[in-house]
Amino acid sequence: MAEEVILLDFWSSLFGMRARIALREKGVEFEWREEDLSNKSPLLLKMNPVHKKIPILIHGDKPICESLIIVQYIDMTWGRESPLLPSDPYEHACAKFWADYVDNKFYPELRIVWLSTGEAQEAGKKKFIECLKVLEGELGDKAYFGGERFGYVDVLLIPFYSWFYGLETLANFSIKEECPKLVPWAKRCMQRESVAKSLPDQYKLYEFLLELRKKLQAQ
Ligand code: GS8
Repeated sequence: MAEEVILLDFWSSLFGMRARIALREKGVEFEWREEDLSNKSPLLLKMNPVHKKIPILIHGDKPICESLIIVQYIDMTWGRESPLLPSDPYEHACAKFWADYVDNKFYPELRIVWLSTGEAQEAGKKKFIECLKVLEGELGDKAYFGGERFGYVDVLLIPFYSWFYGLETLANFSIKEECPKLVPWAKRCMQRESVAKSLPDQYKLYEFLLELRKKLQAQ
């Protein structure tokens, strides 16, 4: 019998969306459990005692933490005939390079645009747009970051599309104008059921980002 698969998650989590998309790409049945992050469940604390964060994939009795690792685990465990990560060592290394860029460069810049105001936000916006352009340059004329096929980097990056409306509204700019190839890529990804089902409504997310921003700015 197949082992049970549970995803501990939170609806607005960019990182949780990655796991949802990967599971759906591979056609894995899973139980989606929403956590209250202000009152974490004993299961969450037991399964990720180090970071105490979602997403956590529980496969049988084994916890897998950290979204990049979760996506790779899903890729190695299910649907080997349609891999997300390339098997060629160099292409694999390149995909990992872009994953690192997204989490360690692009995401921190995005947080500055979200959480700052005035001059700091203007400066942050410039840097964020530079990052978007770097990503758009890597996409080039390909259909997906993975080439002809939707792959690992697409899975990691597409959740950010649900933030575009919120960021554009907060910081008054247009991603489509700055990066005309990136939005069609996102729309192409959104045509996939795995993605469409996993991303929240952009307007609902904007309201959430506004509320969380107030809370974080007050701290
Ligand atoms: C980040 C997970 C994370 O930040 C990953 O999985 O890639 N590097 C990790 N999770 C957040 C929710 S999403 O913003 C979280 O669980 N926060 C709870 C807390 O910090 O207490």
